[in-house]
Amino acid sequence: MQIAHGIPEQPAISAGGAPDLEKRVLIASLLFAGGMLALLAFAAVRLGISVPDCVTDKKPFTTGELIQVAPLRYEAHVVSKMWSFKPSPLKIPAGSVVDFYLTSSDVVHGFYIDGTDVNLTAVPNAITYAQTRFMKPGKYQVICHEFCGSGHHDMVGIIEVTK
Ligand SMILES: [Cu+2]
Repeated sequence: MQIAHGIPEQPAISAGGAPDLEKRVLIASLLFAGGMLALLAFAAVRLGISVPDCVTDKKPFTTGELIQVAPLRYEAHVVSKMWSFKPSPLKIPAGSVVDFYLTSSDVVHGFYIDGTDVNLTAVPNAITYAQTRFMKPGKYQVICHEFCGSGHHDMVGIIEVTK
């Protein structure tokens, strides 16, 4: 770049008015965005990948219960309340598939089942959902991971998987 009379030389301007570098960056950005949209469409259409769905058509409930719907199939209606999960302990045989429907009767709570991929948020007047299979016998801790008051650190539930 040559400086004449203290004024720096301007970069070359193309016929359209924008400098060539700006045009190249703009084209690269549009190609990148287009590529991302194409990957998103491919994942949704060809691979069938979708955003996890936590919205259910379950009617609101206020009491926790464990319902056996078939051999080794259960529905757990879990109510979170300062500072416990109802029902607890949940007792199920190994190999069971459990549909968890979760709500809260007071404030927002967390619902993480240790050793599984179940991680939900219990929201008052809403129901969140997750499904998991318990293969290994043992005691699984359910942990609240949303600060919910002075008893938060003691808010633990138990899922007992028997042989
Ligand atoms: Cu909590």
